[in-house]
Amino acid sequence: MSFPFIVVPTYHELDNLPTFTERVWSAVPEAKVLLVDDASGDGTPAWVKAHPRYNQSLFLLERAGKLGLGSAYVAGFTWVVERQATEPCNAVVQMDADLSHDPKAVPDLLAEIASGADLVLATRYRGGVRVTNWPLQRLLLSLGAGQYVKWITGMPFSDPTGGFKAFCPEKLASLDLAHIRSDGYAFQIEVTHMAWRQGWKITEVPIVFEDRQAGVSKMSWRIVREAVWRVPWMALRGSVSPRIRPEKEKKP
Ligand SMILES: Nc1nc2c(ncn2[C@@H]2O[C@H](COP(=O)(O)OP(=O)(O)OP(=O)(O)O)[C@@H](O)[C@H]2O)c(=O)[nH]1
Ligand SMILES: [Mg+2]
Repeated sequence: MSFPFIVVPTYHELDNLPTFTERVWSAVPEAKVLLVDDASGDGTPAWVKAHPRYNQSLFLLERAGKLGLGSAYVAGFTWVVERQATEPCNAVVQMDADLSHDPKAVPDLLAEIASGADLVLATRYRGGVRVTNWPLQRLLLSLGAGQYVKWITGMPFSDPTGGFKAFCPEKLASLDLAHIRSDGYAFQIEVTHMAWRQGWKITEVPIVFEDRQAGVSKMSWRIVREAVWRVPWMALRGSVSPRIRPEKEKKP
């Protein structure tokens, strides 16, 4: 049966994982979930290994320590891409474990991939602001970061820092993951920027984003600072070669 792979980086998310995984399977019963865990000291690895779905539809990639969100995604994507040869999936979805990304939205992202999108971005900001429970300064930081990215890179997306996305597996396999340098926010931007520069068909799906109710945010000023200098760095790196324009942008 055809199924999507959901890749989820985790660091100290055990308070959220039982609810998160149940909500994923309730929304998409055939989904397989890969947790990329950075040696969480809260019992996450033991919980996964004792789960009845362990190594059937729940998988664990264990890393030695907190090595960062970006490298966790690179490791998880590489793991899923390598499995394609024996067990191909129909989409690769990335999402946070803290329930900010509602699993009920996953079918909307999958529908876009099924209709031919190469990359689908879940957006909090197209047609209004749909973020609940964030303090005003956190919301302003996110909106400001999005504007900054659009201004520096020229990307037309309404929520370019978001971390809830779906990829066409063949396209993900073509991405030069070894070239990705950033973590945190910057990782989300860098992947979308690479895809956009390569002329991928990228679409957006509106979502409601809810602040985490349990566990602790790993967001830090270091992550914000990294994004501030990485964005012009990636724009400069990209400008070395011309951007490939997708068919619909080309003049007749
Ligand atoms: N494996 C791994 N996962 C991480 C790391 N840092 C964050 N995560 C996970 O990445 C996801 C997003 O992290 P959050 O702390 O929610 O960060 P955020 O969503 O950018 O920020 P908030 O809006 O404050 O929640 C969660 O599932 C985290 O557990 C890391 O260094 N390694
Ligand atoms: Mg979060």
